[in-house]
Amino acid sequence: MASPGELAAMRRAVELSLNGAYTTPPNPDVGCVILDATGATVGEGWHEHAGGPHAEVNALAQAGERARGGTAVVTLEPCDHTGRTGPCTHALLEAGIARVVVAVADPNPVAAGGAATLRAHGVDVEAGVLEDEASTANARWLTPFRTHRPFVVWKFAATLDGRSAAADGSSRWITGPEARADVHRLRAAVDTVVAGSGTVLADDPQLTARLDPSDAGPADAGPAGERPQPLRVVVDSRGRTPATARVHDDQAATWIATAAEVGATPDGRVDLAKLLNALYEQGRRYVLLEGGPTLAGAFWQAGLVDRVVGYVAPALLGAGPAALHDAGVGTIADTIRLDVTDVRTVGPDLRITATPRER
Ligand code: AOF
Ligand code: ZN
Repeated sequence: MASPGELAAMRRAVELSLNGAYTTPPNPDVGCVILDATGATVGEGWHEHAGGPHAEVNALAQAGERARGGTAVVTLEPCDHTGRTGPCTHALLEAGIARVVVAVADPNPVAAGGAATLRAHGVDVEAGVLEDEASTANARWLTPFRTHRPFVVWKFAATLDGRSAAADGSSRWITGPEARADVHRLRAAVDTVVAGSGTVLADDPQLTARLDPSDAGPADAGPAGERPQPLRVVVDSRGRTPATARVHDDQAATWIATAAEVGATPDGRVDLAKLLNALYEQGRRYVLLEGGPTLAGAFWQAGLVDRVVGYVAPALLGAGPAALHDAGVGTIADTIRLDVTDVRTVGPDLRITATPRER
């Protein structure tokens, strides 16, 4: 049984894990707290960026000798492999850790097995502690193992009265520069950006991550601006995207996904489940769905959205289109209910992160 102190440490580890959210992909978000033999916190760490030291190693570095005989509380089962860094099982054993409290088992066959290795070396391992909380925090990485498709985040911007454009169709800019910079960080974190051909025809977006140079990225990956650009996917049933569209510039790769190539729904649209499966087969794990409202509605109808990030501007339009059209909800009983996981202000705007409830 995890002690109250260990449960509190796991809550803290989950919180720490989220610090890496924009820089850990394609690796997991992991947090770790080291307690000494008396139960006092002597080290905290999280996985800061893909390819860098794992959460356990960062927390052990802070704890130093005080880790000996202590407990490591970690949101993901410690890895047992030599990848870009050495196995965390070895680091924990070398530090003299006596007990390891784990939230979620590692589904990655390459790295899994850490709990068994630690037990074989006499470490007391308890798994499954606050598993739900830790799974939600790391859903972006865990979901593709289970679903064999990328994790899908739908992002939108709207006024407080829920409008994403004015009555005349103009939509720049609803949110402020801080929210737009935040979107660029999100684009830099994902490996794929998806938009509909309607949006490409209407707004001619570039769909690349353009970061402020002051947004320093992971040290060994160069500035964040040098992270690979996400693949741009235009969902375009009938191939309407013009050759002159900005998504065809040389800044990033682009796939115009047509119904003929991907597979069609009975009404001739691109089959989105097949699209996501194809992206998964291409190694894609993290999709940012950027709209427009019709494509977003189709994703919701197909039950293919895992997370919502809504930027809400303290502004009113009173008329104009919403961010979401025809999500398959005809009556109030069918409302898509979400659980809010985070709310914060970004400049003058609100950013609400939420996940759909199981239906
Ligand atoms: C992380 N950070 O804190 C933990 C991970 O890319 P590599 O070689 O560093 O290895 C990544 C794998 O290690 C990852 O897929 C997961 O299974 C395991 N644990 N990874 O990036 C961490 N604890
Ligand atoms: Zn590790």
